[in-house]
Amino acid sequence: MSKFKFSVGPWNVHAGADSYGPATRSEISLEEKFKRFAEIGFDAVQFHDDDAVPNINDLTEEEIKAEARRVKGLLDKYGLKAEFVAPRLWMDPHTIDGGFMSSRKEDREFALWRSFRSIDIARELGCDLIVLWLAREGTLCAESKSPVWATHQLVEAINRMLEYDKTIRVCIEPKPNEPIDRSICGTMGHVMAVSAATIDPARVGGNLESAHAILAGLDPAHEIGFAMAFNKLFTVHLNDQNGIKYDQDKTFGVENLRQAFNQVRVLLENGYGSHGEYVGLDVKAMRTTTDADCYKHLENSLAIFKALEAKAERFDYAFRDKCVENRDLEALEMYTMKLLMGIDQ
Ligand code: GLO
Ligand code: MG
Repeated sequence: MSKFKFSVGPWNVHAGADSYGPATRSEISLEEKFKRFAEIGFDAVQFHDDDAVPNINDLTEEEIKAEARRVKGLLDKYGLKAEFVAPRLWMDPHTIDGGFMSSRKEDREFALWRSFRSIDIARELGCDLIVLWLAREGTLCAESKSPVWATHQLVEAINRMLEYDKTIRVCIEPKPNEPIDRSICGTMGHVMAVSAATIDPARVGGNLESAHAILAGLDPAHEIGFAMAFNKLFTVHLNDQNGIKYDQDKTFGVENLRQAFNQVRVLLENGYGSHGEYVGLDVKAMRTTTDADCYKHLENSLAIFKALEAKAERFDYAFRDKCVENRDLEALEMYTMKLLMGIDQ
């Protein structure tokens, strides 16, 4: 029995198109995804604003809220909660050169409009968390934008959200690059600094994605720990990644089992979830995956997480302390490897 609650986004079950080729699987309706998420054992759904309310730009504020209420009804039908809403600020002609730090004022206003609508949608869906994946916030041409100005724009935009709704929480999902060349807010350290500069730091935290930490050359477990040290890990996007290349969003644990184990162990050790936080996945199926198997990567990620949770529960802290005291880290490392390999000890 897992100690954790799990969440997933509808974009994690997708038709398989990438930058180089068309879809390889069929599209699936939002309701069908909810039904399967509940069957697989998820507790909550993560949303982009336009996952919940398609064609959001063409609707009035009241129409947007009404559509969100309809989606809340669907969640209720399958016993699911909403975890967060993320304004999808990278798919729109207004955000070609960024959202909050776009070079054009009207585009910055559009980004804020979508953020306020995301807050409205979150309220209708019954959640209080806004995730900002800052996809295009940075520079494509290094000389084009002042990083000082851009950082201030981000802080100001978050302040406006905190003012718009006095209890909403904002959670930055850092990523060092892709699709942007140079990001303004690339790691958990950046997130903590931005949080501290806002008008209400207690309401601004981070969403650590394993693959993004690896892309920054960092250990996801340490990024998790760093945010938890400040009570600012509002959610996680667990997945895996083979080295510093394009963002892969692989099934959790399939590339580096020890690194995955340590992410689970840090979460468990520090009571993650005790304030209602979900263990969120952000994983993609392979392009070769068939329609029949299009939820397999989710099932596999959950199974791997839970198997590692069971290992983390068995982790012998007394032995760890003895090894540390004796400076016998070779023994500690081998103990960990044997635990992971299932070798009796
Ligand atoms: C891409 C991000 C993306 C976000 C999602 C929620 O690199 O991980 O999947 O997590 O859009 O904002
Ligand atoms: Mg993510």
